[in-house]
Amino acid sequence: MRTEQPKTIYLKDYKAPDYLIDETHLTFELHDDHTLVHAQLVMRRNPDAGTGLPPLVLDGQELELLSIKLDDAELSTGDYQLTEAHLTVQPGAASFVLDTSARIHPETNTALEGLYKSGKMFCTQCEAEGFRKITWYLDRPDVMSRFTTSLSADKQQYPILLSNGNPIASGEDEDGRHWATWEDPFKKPAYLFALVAGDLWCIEDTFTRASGKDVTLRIYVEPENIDKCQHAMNSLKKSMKWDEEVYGREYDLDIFMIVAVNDFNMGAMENKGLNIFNSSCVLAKAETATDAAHQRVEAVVAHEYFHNWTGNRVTCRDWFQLSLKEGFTVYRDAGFSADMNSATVKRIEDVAYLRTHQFAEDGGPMAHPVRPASFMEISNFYTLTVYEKGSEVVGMIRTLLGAEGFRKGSDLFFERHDGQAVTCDDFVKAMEDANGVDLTQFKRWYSQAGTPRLAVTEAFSEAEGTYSLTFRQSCPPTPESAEKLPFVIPVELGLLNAEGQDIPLQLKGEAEPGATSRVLSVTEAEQTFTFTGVKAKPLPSLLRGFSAPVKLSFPYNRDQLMFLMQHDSDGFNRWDAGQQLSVQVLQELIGQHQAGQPLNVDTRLITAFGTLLEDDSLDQAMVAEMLSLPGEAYLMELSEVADVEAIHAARDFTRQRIADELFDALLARYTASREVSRATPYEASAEHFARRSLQNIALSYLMLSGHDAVLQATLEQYEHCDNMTERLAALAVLVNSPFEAERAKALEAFAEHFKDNPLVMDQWFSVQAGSPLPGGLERVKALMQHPAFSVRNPNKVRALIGAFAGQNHINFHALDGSGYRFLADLVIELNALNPQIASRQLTPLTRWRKFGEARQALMKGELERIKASGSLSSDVFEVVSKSLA
Ligand code: B3K
Ligand code: ZN
Repeated sequence: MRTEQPKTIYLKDYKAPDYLIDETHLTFELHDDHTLVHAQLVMRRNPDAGTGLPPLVLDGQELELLSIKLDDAELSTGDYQLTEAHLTVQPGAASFVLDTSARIHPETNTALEGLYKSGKMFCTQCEAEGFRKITWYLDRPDVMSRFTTSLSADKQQYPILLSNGNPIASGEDEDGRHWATWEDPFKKPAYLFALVAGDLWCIEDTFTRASGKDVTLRIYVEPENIDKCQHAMNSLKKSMKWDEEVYGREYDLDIFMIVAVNDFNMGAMENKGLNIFNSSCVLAKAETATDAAHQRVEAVVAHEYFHNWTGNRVTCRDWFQLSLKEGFTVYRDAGFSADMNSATVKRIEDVAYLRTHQFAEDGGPMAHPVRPASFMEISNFYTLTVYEKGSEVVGMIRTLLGAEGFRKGSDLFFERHDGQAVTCDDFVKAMEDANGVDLTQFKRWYSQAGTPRLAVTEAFSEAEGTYSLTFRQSCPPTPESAEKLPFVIPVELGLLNAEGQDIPLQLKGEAEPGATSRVLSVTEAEQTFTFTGVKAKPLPSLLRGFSAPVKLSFPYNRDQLMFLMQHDSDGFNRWDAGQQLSVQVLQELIGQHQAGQPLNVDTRLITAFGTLLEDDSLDQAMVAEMLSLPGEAYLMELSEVADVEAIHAARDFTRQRIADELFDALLARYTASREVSRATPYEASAEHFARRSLQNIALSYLMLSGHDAVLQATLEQYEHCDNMTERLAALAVLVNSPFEAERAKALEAFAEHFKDNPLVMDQWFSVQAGSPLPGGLERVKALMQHPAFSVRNPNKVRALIGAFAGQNHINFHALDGSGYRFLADLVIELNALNPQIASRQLTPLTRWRKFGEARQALMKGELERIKASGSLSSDVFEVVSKSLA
């Protein structure tokens, strides 16, 4: 743990490195109680960084120095300076070789950063600044080097020895140990370094590149998981093909490896040629992984693979540019998932997530631009803003330039910057140069934080046949900036006539009407667009496909929203109209609850849901999405002051009414789907996902009836299915039901059956942690004592504590402060074990400004308590201090 208070680092202070590392030769001797790391760095003065020979300052943490040599001469204590974070030496020439030897302790590394042990296996996680826990280095992404890595370990315990690039040599020693050497021909920053040693099995396949050469593909897992890799392998091959077809990007090494580990702070890591994955993002088969898990595996495999070009071949100059690789790569994986499954459903899921969580981040104390201007701890900036909003920003560029222009821009970007470490500005410049456009104003999306609001009003003149839309944009202040300049907001829209058809659009001044859906660029604080040749007042369909990450408002009445739900030619906007209708109805109920009035659901909502259920022609996945009411977290985000009880009551009441009124229609849909599911073996396909999602949402409504027949149907589904999607959905329905005996029995049977499968047990923890029934905190505390739980495993922490604090609002926000106290205790415990996870788990407490006075005081009190609890990691310190500022 650090002893000094963390400093703020600013983008404006960026300086090129004084020295470069042309070659990096690493040797690892892995032992049970320590590891020896020898590093030989072939270095030279950076010609672009000035003259003279300044001291060489290397990053290094938690390393025990054993020896150091400069150009083969052993240095003694007076020849260098060693601190908690740095090793400083004085080079005597512009080119030199530095050798260091260190002892490190992966076996006690609970932060899961640097070299550590996950179960019996050694593995690494170096992004962003973990390499400095392995050896002294210029641990910054603009220092790119050619790596050779040798590793040795006991052969019986660690038969598999892996690192980046290609294997070039291996052999055995006499003492039962063996070794392997890997060479990565591509220059890379240290954050892409990886090493794995363990007793692993693999499945192997090949992919033939467009240019004809074969690539060997391997997925390594612990032996008991060898039957759960095929879906990831299929996903990998699809990703490789898609990137060739859609972006013209081929893979560049002869081998591509994925290794699954159980203890991992994030989803996965794109190390060159050797991706290391959280097992939750690799392992999937019907019996143990849900449809959502299958889709996540497909998306994460694609995401990490796509990084090979967006991140690895072209990397970031500094960590402020993180969205250069992450925003773009999320955009690419979203395009892939859209092409593999239902594009509209993928868009709906992404937007619902963004609006709930990223908008909340933009409105909270950690708000930052897509390209942050400062940070204390970079690990805290792997955020929804950098990833998801960053992806939206790339998407807006594509919307403005069109598909072809965007591809020209990305081709130029890769061609210009292959092998370089560059900035978000370089990305935008390539887009500008390839298309001859000026994106200067657009770049405010990278530098200004906060979610813009876009208020739209209309005016129709029958006499003139004109229809005008006026857009007013504003952006609320965020911690680091009060004033915002207008953004470029691409608004895709259409106008519907009384029959629900799109009319051809003709803007004032245009010679003739054109397309029925088009993109307007809103660039001013206030701006009016007038359409001509409009005979009758139309109904606007605005922000189609969610063409910009803004909060758009238009004074729709409920009948208009119902009309859009049925007729909008844009599938996303049909869903969104339903969401807006639901929000209006729910907000009315929240008001009734607060006024102590009886709750009364607008029957138009029920009618609209009924129409959806009756219409067999609609895509089942869309129906399932449309039947899902906006979540509590989204309703909180939309509230000025979030009233936890009123939101919960309004939503529960509405669900109950839907269940009561539409029981027959829901049952018909459920029965029909369940029959097909029973008769058809599991497939991880869009069609099957759609069927099961509708089936399971129908079941969750039906159970609210409390009918015994529904209980029996749930038990039948639970017992007689061939897949985790149906089984877990049935379990969740039971867990949230009043049928105590059946619930207890199912939970016990489930745990008994799956006790040896940690990923399935994560689901079991989550389902219980999320249950809104009273006594939530006690249940969570009891589950923490379960043998399958461990506070040291991030997946377990997320499954149990994350699900409780992030999703179980009615229990977590208990007015006695017990939920907050519990979370703060946990953060204090995790701070010492795993700072990154500690800081992530803190998020719900940072949102204290959203709540009423009593909760604010309690939440702030807990933040204060964490702050005073002793030596805080930079991760936790930054979040706590900014939250209290
Ligand atoms: N690039 C990694 C992020 C790892 C960050 C660790 N603090 C995962 C990804 O976005 O692909
Ligand atoms: Zn990524």
